[in-house]
Amino acid sequence: MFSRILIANRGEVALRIIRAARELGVETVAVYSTADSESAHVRLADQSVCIGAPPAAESYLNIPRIISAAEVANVDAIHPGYGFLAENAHFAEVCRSCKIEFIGPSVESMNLLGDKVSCKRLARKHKVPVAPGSTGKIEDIDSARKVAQQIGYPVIVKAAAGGGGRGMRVAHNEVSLRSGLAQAMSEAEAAFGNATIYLEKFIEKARHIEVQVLGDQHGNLVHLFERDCTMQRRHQKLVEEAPCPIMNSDTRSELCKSAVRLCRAAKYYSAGTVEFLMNPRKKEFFLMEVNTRLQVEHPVTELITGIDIVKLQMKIAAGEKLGVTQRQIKPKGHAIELRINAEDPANNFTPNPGRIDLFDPPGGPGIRIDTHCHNGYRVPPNYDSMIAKLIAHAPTRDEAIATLRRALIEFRIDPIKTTIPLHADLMRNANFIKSTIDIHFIERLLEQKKRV
Ligand code: MV4
Repeated sequence: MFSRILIANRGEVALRIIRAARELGVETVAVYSTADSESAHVRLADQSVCIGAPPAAESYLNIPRIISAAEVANVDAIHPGYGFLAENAHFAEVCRSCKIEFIGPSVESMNLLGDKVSCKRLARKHKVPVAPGSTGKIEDIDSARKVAQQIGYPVIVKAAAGGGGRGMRVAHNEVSLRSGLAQAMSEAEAAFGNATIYLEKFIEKARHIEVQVLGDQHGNLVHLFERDCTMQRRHQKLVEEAPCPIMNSDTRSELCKSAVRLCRAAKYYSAGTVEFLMNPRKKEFFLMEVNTRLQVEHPVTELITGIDIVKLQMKIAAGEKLGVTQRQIKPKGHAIELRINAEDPANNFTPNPGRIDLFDPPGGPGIRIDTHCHNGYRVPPNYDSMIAKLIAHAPTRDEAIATLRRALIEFRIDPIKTTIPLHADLMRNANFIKSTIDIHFIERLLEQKKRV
């Protein structure tokens, strides 16, 4: 095992990684921007290094500064967390050239799966279902029109380098295809320096289902079942749960096996997530993308499987074997995570940073809270607005929802606005309770609210 690692991240995930490292007897080095000098991850780590100014480009995204801190502190490895540099293959390559272990997959896997066109090519080759569409990149409007005519409208135009909803456009006819293609191309070029575009049939009323995988460097690879992340707004997940409440066991088995086949084909190791869209009527599913990192919502999988994903990431990066076989992994109960963001849901989710005078989290049976917040903590305006994850685990979904309802009543955060009231509504929403929702549910719900 490593002697010392650097955590190239902030917030709750930095704490999550410090806790896992400490339980493995690994020393931790925190890095922080001047906006985070009072942050819990700085206090909780064994050492800390200030790496720059609040803007992420000058601190958490600044590769030379992070590598310098790693070299000065003489660490064996770097954990990137999620966001920032977690899916940056160039960063993983720099780590490798500096003989610092990157706690994540190989550079080759990141490149292969990070490009959506090469990822989907690999998927087709291994019989992983992909939505009908172009098999390679789209060069111009004429080839786009041909593909669209074959598969039928609506279609979705996506950036090969995109992800998380950036650089995509839905087109319902040839006119919107023409403009959508141009927009997606220029957006992709601006955002990723890569204008490569592909086209797919737009799956309507879909659910977002993803499979957690975990592989080691010896060729062992397992899945940890699925998560349902259908409840999202503008590609930001708000509620995540495991298992998916509406999936039958045959579909589940096919879905999880597909995820394992794809990752095996990519010689994947570390934690990864294979995202699918599912059509709830036909029980069909289609690959969307692979996230080559730890995800925000990993705790729901940890709770139903009893597996500590972050500790295993470290063991795997250090060359240890997985130590668990597929048939030993038995999901137990139901887990639901609610993202508490410093945003005002009554005001179009405007970010609401500032000082938290009172931070009074719930507790009791079945509750896990992952947060870096405390009384007097100042939420900086520079980073994403998630300030806590409230997670419940109970024998059944109904019981997990009941636990969350009472936990949300206990949870006091003053005076900043948060998504707590929205979650209190959602946990009593009939469609959420029946799970008759799709990825557009929140947008529709908010539209209705505006009208009354
Ligand atoms: C799709 C899709 C429907 N059909 N692909 C969004 C993020 C990225 N992971 C892929 N995404 C989608 N891909 C096909 N073929 C629907 C989404 C999607 C979405 C689209 C429009 C508006 C909101 C959405 C929310 C989640 C996913």
